[in-house]
Amino acid sequence: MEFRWWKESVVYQVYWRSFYDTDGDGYGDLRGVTEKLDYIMGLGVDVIWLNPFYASPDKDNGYDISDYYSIMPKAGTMRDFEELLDGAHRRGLKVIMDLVVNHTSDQHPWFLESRSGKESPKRDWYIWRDGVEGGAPNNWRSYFCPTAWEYDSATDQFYFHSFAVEQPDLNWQNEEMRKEIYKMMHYWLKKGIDGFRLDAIALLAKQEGFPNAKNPEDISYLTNNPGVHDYLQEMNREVFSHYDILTVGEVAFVSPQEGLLYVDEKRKELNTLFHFEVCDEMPIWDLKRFKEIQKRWYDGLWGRGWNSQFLNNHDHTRLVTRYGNDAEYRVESAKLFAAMLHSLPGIHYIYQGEEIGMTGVRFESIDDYKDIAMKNKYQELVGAGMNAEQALSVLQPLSRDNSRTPMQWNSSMNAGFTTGQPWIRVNPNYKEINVKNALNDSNSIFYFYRKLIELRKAYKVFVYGDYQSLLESEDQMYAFTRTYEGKTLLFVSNFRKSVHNAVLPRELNISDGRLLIGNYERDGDEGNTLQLKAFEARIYLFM
Ligand code: ISL
Repeated sequence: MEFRWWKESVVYQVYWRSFYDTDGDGYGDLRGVTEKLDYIMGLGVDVIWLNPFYASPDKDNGYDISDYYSIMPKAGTMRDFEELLDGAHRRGLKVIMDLVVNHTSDQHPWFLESRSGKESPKRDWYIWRDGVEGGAPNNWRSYFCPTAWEYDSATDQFYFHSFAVEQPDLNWQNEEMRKEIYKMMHYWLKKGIDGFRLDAIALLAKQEGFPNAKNPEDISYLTNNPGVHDYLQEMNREVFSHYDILTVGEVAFVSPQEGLLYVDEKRKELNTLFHFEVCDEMPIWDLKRFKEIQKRWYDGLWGRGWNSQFLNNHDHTRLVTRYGNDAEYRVESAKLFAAMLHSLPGIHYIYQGEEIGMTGVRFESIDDYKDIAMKNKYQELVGAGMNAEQALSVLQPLSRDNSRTPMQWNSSMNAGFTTGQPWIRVNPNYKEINVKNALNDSNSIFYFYRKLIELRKAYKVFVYGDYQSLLESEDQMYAFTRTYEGKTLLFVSNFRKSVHNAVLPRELNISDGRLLIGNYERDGDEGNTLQLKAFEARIYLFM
């Protein structure tokens, strides 16, 4: 495995529209990110991932791009972006951009031209099919709608969309279109950005012939189809291979063996991936299953491709609410998950607000929710006869808006996020949970994250260490070692609310090790039996 800067990096995801608003329009903006660069740098991270800020009608919060070469006015101007990029680089921070090339907005000029007529030169840049027996070309649903096809009366055909109606899929079989995408990628890379987070990148290839699905509700037919690797190897040859950058693909619903095909260094496709075996497929915490997933992905990738570790982002609810305990053990459990994620193999991604233990939210009206995916699903459920109250309560826990409420800077109005009317309501707990309080508390989650990041930089065993899981029979305790160049890191934790003893293998006598970090004051444990408190986590180093 060759050295690459991104293998040792910690990435901080900035959902800019909820980060910091400098012009009072109620949306965060790029200047807001620039103003907070010292805060981000103070955490010790290496890379900022910015969610899309290209021109967009904003139906899916920027994931419906209408011009790849300009900036959405609510985010700011190209000058604002250039100042942000320069400010980040001056602080030693790299910047990767979120790039959506599986689909565009239905307002993109390419699509407007494509839909203008069957003879349009850009007709084949998107996926158009005749209906079947007066209905859609097949029975597929999309991630955000009951059908993946939208009828266009002007040309009496349907167009394909993996997500919302407003997000028509590009036809990656069209070489001319692909070349236009590659040209655009070079434009941004020549500006000096440090890589891309590639949205829904496993969806680029579609099932040949669009056959009906046996079970349309199992939407695996949308992703990881034959041909996707040809496109990624071409993308790498045409673009990525010319730069020293980080490319991380959003690759949902793949096994480790399939995932390796995207990130195997020899295949020259992507550097690393986000798989969704946890966040999309584990609604509530299941430590036994998490351990199995970690082992399978370690065995599947280690030594050949690089993994990524995250437990929340802009699409998934906040980890301390979903997987931890955001009530009486919010601080302890947030720190436990942080210590675990920073100790596991792979690049670690911190989602804005995670470092201060921000929680999920419960708005009492569907009108307070803004996410198109949730609002579409709500209409689908109510349309299928579910009563409104029930539909809301079903969707609230996993709503993507749980993680999209404004960053909580302080206890002033709107948590110091905006002087205007916030585009989405602030989580009411901002008076207690906010950056100002965190920075004034030496025992805060923030300083725990900062210490973990410092440890990753001080000890390469966090990055390159071989992984060995321990306490396999314990369903509520997680321990593992990482070993590299004669050093051994030991992570040990208790996921219960009650005190429990962890009996480690005899050779791991903690008196021989050094406690690097823990989320409780240390008691004088000795030998290989540790008495762990509720949600206690510790990391030891053995030299
Ligand atoms: O939506 C899913 C099912 O929950 C995911 O598996 C899907 O692959 C993922 O949500 C894709 O997300 C990305 O593309 C979407 C956008 O809404 C998300 O915010 C983005 O992260 C469409 O561009």
